[in-house]
Amino acid sequence: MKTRAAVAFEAKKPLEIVELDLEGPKAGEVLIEIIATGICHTDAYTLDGFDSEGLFPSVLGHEGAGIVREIGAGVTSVKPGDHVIPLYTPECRQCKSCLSGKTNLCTAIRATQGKGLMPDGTTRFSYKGQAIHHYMGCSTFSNFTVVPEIAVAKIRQDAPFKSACYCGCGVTTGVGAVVNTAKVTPGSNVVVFGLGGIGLNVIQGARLVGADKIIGVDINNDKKEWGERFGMTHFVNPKEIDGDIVAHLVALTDGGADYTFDCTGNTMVMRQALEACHRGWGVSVVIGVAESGKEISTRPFQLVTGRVWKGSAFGGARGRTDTPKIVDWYMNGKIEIDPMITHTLTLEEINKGFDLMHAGQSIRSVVVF
Ligand code: NAD
Ligand code: AHE
Ligand code: ZN
Repeated sequence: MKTRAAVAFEAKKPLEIVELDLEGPKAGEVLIEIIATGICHTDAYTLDGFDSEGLFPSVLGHEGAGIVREIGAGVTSVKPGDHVIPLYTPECRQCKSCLSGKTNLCTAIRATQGKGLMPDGTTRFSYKGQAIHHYMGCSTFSNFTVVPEIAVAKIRQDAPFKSACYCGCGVTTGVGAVVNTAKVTPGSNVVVFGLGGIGLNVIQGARLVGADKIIGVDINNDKKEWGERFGMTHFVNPKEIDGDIVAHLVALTDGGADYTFDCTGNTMVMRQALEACHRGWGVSVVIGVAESGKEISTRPFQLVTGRVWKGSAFGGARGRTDTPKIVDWYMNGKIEIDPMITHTLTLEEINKGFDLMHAGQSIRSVVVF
């Protein structure tokens, strides 16, 4: 079949809207009509050439929602007509990682996924006879995509696609990092670095679990109002304070935060986030994705004296089990999504979504097909 898609032919070049050839689902695979897809900073990071796994040409996009249109042989967990979210963190429920109960990072298809291929080592997308890579196992910047069954979360039929798609990455990542990874307790002091599409979801997650002080840190003053909208109690612009940001935050939290979150991808900020934690127990969670080649550092004394440095992928959420629950939380009014969707675009306008993100003028742009 044919599908309209935004293709990343080269790094650092705008996406091109073209008609691709798409092979149908093979055994264990599912054809999904994508109805809506968000644009996450990770898409921009890969397009800009910062991803050590970045491949071109490819169909980017990993924050989608849509409808199952066809299933391959042996697929039993979804059927045509089901409303679904494609998962970049699948859940096979059989691999060592899934069975461990200790992580959401299913390893069943990670090797081929990182090479932009389906589990059988081939691609379903092609353009004028040339193979086009998949991206993060999702490729949601295409009106139709094929994904493995283990990477499909079935969601309720009454959830609007435009909001539900954001649960495919940003909402689940931010809220999940608070609830699953850090397990923030009521009354805690929390510091969130970077108040974008992820950081604001960390803030609403912290509000949900009853955090006390929720301090937002961003170099863009426009984010103050955004943070307050979702539960932030204090805002700090590191460029506008006298002296060191870490000392400032330690003073503001009476010795350091109980939990901090990096949602910037900047390795210097990751260090500040760790060092702004309370001696003895503070936990810092790295969510931001750093550019290829960047490394983090701190004095080991920071860890010796009880601070804990950890990371979170997809908010620690088990793809097929937890993503539908996040959609339920939205539908039941426990969390908000709609105000964060600042721009709705057509596929032809998708590059505008990247421009708005880079200019700090959007929280989430969503493309509706
Ligand atoms: P975004 O562009 O919407 O937001 C980033 C925010 O960080 C902006 O508000 C920006 O002003 C702020 N910022 C930049 N530099 C800063 C600094 N030095 N100090 C303080 N604030 C600063 O991006 P997003 O979509 O929210 O993504 C945030 C990060 O999370 C990216 O690195 C993205 O790749 C990553 N991410 C990780 C996961 C995961 O599973 N771990 C999932 C989604 C996104
Ligand atoms: N490919 C990069 C790493 C990118 C990365 O860390 N991705 C996050 C999700 S970001 C979503 O917006 C993730 O879940 N990683 C786990 C995984 O298995 O990829 C690199 O550095 O090579
Ligand atoms: Zn993402």
